[in-house]
Amino acid sequence: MKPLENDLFLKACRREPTERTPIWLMRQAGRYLPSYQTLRQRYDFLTLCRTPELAAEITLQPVEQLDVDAAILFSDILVVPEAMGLTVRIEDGLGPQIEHPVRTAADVARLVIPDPHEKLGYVLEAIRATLERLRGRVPLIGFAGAPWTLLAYMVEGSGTGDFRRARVFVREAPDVARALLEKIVHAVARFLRAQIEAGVHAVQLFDTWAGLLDPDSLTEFALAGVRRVIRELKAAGRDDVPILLFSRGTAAWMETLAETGADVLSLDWTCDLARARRQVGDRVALQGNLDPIALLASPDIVAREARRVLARFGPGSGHIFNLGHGVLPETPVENVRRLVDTVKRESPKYHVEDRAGTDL
Ligand code: 1CP
Repeated sequence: MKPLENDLFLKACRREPTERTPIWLMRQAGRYLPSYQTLRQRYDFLTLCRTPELAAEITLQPVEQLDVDAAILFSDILVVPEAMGLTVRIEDGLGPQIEHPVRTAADVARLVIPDPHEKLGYVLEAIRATLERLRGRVPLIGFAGAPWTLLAYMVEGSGTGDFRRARVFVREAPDVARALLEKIVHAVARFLRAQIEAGVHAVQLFDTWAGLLDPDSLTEFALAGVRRVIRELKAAGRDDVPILLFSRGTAAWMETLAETGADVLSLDWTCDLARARRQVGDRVALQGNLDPIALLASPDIVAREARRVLARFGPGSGHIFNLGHGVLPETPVENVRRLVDTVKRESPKYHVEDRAGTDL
């Protein structure tokens, strides 16, 4: 494959020196972009995910319109529960809906650990189509839901915000929950391995709902799930592909998260980047963590807030600029442009020593 023209993101994942801080945004390919909405008027969401040419086109939109330093494949975390045998619908205004949520041992027994080439071939095709169109401009990030977050949707049946059914379930039926987690771990690990084989340059695990758990359940379900996926991936011998972990609402667990095997921790906006940096030392790189709400303010405020995040991390390598969660649908595109420009313009001064130490 052609070498990358812009590998700032991958260098930062490895904490290597860069001339500036790279930036991409979670949910950068999505509803705030008019070009996405135009396509979305013609096709429903899952059709977009399942049609490789369309998924590739949407993946490239933020790269071409905003000049971000990485692309993230347009897809969704719920493609895995679907491939395992559940019926998933994404309803306007309601979000994901699962027809018969998992509630019993028999429900778990019916689920399959899918061969990604058979059941998720359209995602692998979308990766190949995207790589072809990207022509090495920036790296492509693949992703999957982390086991606990997928378990939460699979048991709850929808995104309720507090996922109380799923949280009762892990208490009332811990053995069934463990058996379910086990299947999800293997499904996710196989899927991410297939994405890596198809050519993605990095993979991110989204544990959006980890912060709902008490310490015991967090340890047993969220952290153990993530650790096992990462172990399976590393055992496959692709240490060159960075693994990023977005675990939301778990700032109190920074040290433990740094020991999961992830190369990069993606922080939500409640974390203090400076403190997190002290806590993790040189074990992992950090990604984040501007509050997505800041992008609803005026462009000058957006620029100010971006400078604050850069200053919070401070000088040196190992920071990837991102939001603390996904771009909100009502975000003005102009503000996202201002954010990207600000990070590109203001970040080189934090990399002066990096430059002095190398031939950059
Ligand atoms: O057009 C539409 O109506 C569909 C909206 C939409 C979009 C654009 C959904 C349904 N998913 C996506 C894309 C998506 N989802 C991406 C694409 C790549 C990118 O980041 O640009 C990614 C990485 C996801 C991941 C995802 N889906 C997560 C983890 C990240 C996060 O935001 O926390 C979660 C929790 C989901 C579930 C999901 N899918 C869709 C919605 C609206 C939701 C959230 C619903 C809820 O709150 O439970």
